[in-house]
Amino acid sequence: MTAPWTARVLTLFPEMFPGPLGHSLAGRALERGLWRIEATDIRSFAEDRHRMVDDTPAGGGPGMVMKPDVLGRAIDAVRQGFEGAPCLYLSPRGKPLDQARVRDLAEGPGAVLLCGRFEGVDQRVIDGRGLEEVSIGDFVLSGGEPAALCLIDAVVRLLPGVMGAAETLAEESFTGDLLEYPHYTRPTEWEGRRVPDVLLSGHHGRIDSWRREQAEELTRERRPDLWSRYLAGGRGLRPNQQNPISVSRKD
Ligand code: 9WO
Repeated sequence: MTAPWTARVLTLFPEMFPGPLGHSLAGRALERGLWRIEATDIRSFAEDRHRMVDDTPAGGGPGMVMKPDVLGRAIDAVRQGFEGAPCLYLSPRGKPLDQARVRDLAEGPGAVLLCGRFEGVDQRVIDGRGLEEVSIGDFVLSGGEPAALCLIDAVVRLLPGVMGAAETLAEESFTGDLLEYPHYTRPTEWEGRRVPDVLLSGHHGRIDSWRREQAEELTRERRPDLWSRYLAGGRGLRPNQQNPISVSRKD
């Protein structure tokens, strides 16, 4: 058997992994051997007697910077025999992660994920090891670990065998440039709020149109960036096309 999709995580807090990914969908998939996680303590590559991993910033300023010599050894060690995998640095400066990149990663052998702490890592590590900086959103965390967990979760749910047939179908009908339409379940009335009549009508054509309208309205209001791309019609479904969301495919 060939190796399952593998996340090799470099962190000062290896006990944070698999963390939440040991539960639910990802956790069951982990137990079934559909993916692997190897968290390595960056500190184990420190060679001085105080096992220092950080130092003061060149040029002065607040905080600490992760040392390039320690990180270089750590990266080289986990890359051994894993050359086909991209090496990502989770950082608010990175290129925004999107579903297309997640799909891409899921099709490869895995990823090396470098989690920074303090004010970040010495730039020479990023340049010298060709690290790709990836962001999961425009906010600052206290370290890269929660971002790595998010990225891994997004990848793992796409791996073959992880999701059930129903969820896989839903994934395939995902209209990439539109936000999701609102969902409802029983009871039909709750705290005076009713499930929209159209959803109880049994008219699948009307239900599909309603969902499409709702998805378009939400996208136009909340995500002008996605809305423009949707109107341009680069990928996914085109507007004004009676293509039911529930059976259409993106690719
Ligand atoms: C700390 C800081 C302090 C003062 C002024 C600016 C500052 N920026 C940072 C900073 O970026 N710290 C990072 C903490 C260093 C790398 C790991 N950390 C991190 C990763 N925070 N947030 C992320 C992250 C990763 C991916 N997507 C979103 C956020």
